[in-house]
Amino acid sequence: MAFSTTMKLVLFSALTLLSFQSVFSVTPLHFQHPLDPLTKEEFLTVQTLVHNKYPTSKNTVSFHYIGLDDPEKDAILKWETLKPSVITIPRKAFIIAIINGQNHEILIDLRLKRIVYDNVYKGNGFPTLTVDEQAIAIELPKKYPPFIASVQKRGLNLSEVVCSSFTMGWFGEKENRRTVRVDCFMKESTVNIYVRPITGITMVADLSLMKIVEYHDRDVEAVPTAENTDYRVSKQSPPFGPKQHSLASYQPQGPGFQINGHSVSWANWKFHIGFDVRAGIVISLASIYDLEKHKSRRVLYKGYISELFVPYQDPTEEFYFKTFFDSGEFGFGLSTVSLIPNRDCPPHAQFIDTYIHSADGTPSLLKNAICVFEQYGNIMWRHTETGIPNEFVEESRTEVNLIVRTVVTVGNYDNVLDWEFKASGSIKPAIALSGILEIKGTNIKHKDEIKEDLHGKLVSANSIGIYHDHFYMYYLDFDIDGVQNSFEKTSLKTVKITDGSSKRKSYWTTETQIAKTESDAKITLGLAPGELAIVNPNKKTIVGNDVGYRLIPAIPAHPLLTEDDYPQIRGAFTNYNVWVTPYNRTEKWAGGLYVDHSRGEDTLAVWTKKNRDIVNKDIVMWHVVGIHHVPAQEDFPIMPLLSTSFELRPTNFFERNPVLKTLSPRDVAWPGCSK
Ligand SMILES: *[C@@H]1O[C@H](CO)[C@@H](O)[C@H](O)[C@H]1NC(C)=O
Ligand SMILES: *[C@@H]1O[C@H](CO)[C@@H](O)[C@H](O)[C@H]1NC(C)=O
Ligand SMILES: [Cu+2]
Repeated sequence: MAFSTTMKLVLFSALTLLSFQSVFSVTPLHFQHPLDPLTKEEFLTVQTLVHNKYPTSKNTVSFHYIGLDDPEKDAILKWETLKPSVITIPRKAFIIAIINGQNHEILIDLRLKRIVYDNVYKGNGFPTLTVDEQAIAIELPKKYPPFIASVQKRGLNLSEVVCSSFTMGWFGEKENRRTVRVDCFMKESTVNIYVRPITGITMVADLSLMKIVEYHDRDVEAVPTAENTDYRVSKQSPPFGPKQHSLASYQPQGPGFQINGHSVSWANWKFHIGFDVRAGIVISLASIYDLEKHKSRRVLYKGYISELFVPYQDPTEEFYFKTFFDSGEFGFGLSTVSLIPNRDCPPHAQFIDTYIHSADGTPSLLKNAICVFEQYGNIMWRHTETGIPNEFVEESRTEVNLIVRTVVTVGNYDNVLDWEFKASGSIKPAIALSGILEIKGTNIKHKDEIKEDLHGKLVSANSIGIYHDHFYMYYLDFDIDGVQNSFEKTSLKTVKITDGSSKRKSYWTTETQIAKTESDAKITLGLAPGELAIVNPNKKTIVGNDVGYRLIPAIPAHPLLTEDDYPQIRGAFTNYNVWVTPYNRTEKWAGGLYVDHSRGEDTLAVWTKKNRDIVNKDIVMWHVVGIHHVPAQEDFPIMPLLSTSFELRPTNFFERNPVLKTLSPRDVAWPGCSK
């Protein structure tokens, strides 16, 4: 939710070095898949074409988004069946660049190497911030005399101050200016800067003018102590613990998956892993092989996190604006960090590198952006039969899952984002949070001194962990056995028996409804039991059920802000836990294309006002995974993983248990072991 020098500048210089090394590394040859992320050469083509049109000697040009322009879905589906010999898919890049102060939307044909269109967007809101402009903005305070005076007044050492930039949202202002708030922290004696804020200062930087345009210094509150805040192993002292014992993983037959370019095949699954500077990881064309039908069947055309809304709950001058849209404002792809082998992913994982771009359009290699590995240790299915006299039956199958992982670190928070695939047909997207709380400094050292609402919890002396939410919006374009799908809501209902026909007085049964329009598909999950499924009404099982997949949702979290509150207008896509819309190539970003300073004019909540028909159509499900975060002392100084997940599970998709005939892996004889 914030941008800081200590993290990002180090990262960026490391990336620049890595891109030199890549010249010497060998990448296996593969055909380009039409959904592959842009290559280094393609980023350079974009940079060259835009710079040729707008020479930087006469223009200011900054690239805020460069990504693959989604190919037409029809074309991709034809390509999948006929393959490249018959069909070539146009390869285009979509660009948002600020050129001489105007937002340009540019489409480039990468094969013909020409600009297809170049339009100026004049509406509200701004594109994703660049890493480079934030790096400059956060250095402004140290040369700004009023800030220097404030630091001196507090008796702090200016050389030990680091600053971070925070998007400002929109609170009904009429003017449209690209501004960020800049908050500063002390790095003295700890790298845990977020827990040592310099409180009481309001600083606004205008990114176009690149100068501080607003400054107030109100009251002086203590900067929390650095003691016990450092999380580096080198700064810890004994006793250490709890102890971890070594565990080696060994796959004598090699991994059970294959990665060819960005296409993965594993067990009965095939899918493609894309990457985008805004969305981060994108899973496409996921299909599962049906052993009985002898064919691969499509499940998910595309899935990714469309937005992450993080509203803080402190309405004071210091914090009220902290209502972040981490994907649209900071870029999930831009904020993806290199995974640490053997720590972030197990020893048997394989890694995929990717490219991101800087503000001047230069690509840089992001090493180990994604890891893929198999996970063992659970049960797939089992039974011990004790009911047959003189016969003992026990059968158990090992579950082996495939995990695709990235870590997105937006300032203080680390989001561990997994896509888990199961041979039984389930896909389980999982989120785990770690990193550091956003802390507000206070003079209070003990709970007994609290006189008014702190808008958070005292997590350490002088440190308030402010209440906030994390709302992840998943885009899930299901194509269950084809594109024509419907959305089914099943409720479980109590039936009372009043005619004495049974000794029972009640039972429950199911009642299923097909959602006809987008309004029918706005779901607020609660305690009422029910099931939600995407089905293909044109494909039935032998016994006549519609083939489908159901959503086993994450624990539902509802927004607690009022609907007329500015952040909630911008984040209105969290008003329901589940939404279903007809597929539309341009409806990708639930909070809108231009999210920074947006006014909520281009959100999922606005699109669905058309109340379009969704029966037997190509439809998209949107699922909000929310976490209300009431900070606790264990979250300090760094937070152990807090996780949640949901499951997309076949429901009458297969004729029977699809893993009935799966054989458990053979037991392994360890090398060098005598027995
Ligand atoms: C301020 O910090 C710098 C850099 O860490 C250090 O060299 C200097 O001695 C500090 N000054 C004071 C007065 O503590
Ligand atoms: C697709 O979505 C955009 C944005 O909501 C809208 O302007 C356009 O009319 C939609 N196209 C179709 C075919 O519905
Ligand atoms: Cu949190």
